[in-house]
Amino acid sequence: MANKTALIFGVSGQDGSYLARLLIQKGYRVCGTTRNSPNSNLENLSKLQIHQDVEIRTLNLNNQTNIQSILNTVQPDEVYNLTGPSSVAASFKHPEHTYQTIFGNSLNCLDAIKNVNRPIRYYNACSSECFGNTGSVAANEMSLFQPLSPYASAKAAAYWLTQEYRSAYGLFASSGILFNHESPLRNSAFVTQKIIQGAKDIVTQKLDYLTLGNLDVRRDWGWAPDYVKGMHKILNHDRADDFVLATGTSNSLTQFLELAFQYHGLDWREYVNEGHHYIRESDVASSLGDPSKAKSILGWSSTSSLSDIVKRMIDAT
Ligand code: GDR
Repeated sequence: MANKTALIFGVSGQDGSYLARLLIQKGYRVCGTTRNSPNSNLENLSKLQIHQDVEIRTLNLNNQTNIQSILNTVQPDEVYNLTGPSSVAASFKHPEHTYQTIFGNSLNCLDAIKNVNRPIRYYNACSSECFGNTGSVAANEMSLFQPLSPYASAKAAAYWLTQEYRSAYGLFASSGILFNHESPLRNSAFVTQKIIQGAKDIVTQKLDYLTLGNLDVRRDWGWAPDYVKGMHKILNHDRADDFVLATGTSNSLTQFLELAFQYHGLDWREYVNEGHHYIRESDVASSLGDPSKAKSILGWSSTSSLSDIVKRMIDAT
């Protein structure tokens, strides 16, 4: 059988880059799109040494005709839609843009796939943010969505749209509901990389204090390269379905701080203060996922502990 072709919308981000590497290793022809010119913004692909192996195209998903045209040219077997903003905090400042890009682009992709009428499998990047606060009861595929941000409600709408195209038009369209997943490719808009970089800058005396927002939160943090394996398994299951990808363990932000500062022999309490401008209008206090379905049906599980993740991120700085 000929090698498969994958088309990754949003290939230059953390997940797009790791996914491209995984699929190349599996023998796929990998095409990826970015919003900007083909040569810009590809540092992550360069860091993974795969920039020569991915066919890069420029595409803005706000135009359905262009999506159809790229689907007809590339003829992908699998499409992964990883575009759109990923910062929950920024979505409070730009709610309209958040909706247009997350929901509007998903609609354009699904409709384009329906219209080109080829057997394309479609992956929708859903988020644990849709569950809102889970408390200590791990959320699974049956749990209620209770979004707490424009980002989360746009992700919820895109999730339901994906289900609708599956049931109404028979598309092979699946969602991965991913809990937080980190790596050295994370940018410092996210708290884990901000802490890793901040601790390093304190050690090298570039920074006196690290200012963070709400320290009283818990997250189910996993290792991003594991999660892209889950995305691939989701699209290669024998039928379209939705899956939670998580570690099943939640840790507090202060535990993350403890690990990151301890590595440098420092006590985080001496170097961290709270800044009100980082406090969100509403925030998920506690997030915990139940990956049992992905484990039993796809054979997927997360393999890295939080201390492994912290160590790998520090070693990469
Ligand atoms: P999150 O990730 O919102 O969970 O979304 P983020 O790392 O931004 O925040 C995690 C928690 O840390 C608190 N926090 C801070 N956050 C940031 N960014 N900066 C700070 O200075 C800071 N101080 C405290 C936040 O309030 C929050 O509670 C991530 C993204 O990758 C989404 O795209 C993805 O869908 C979800 O994870 C699952």
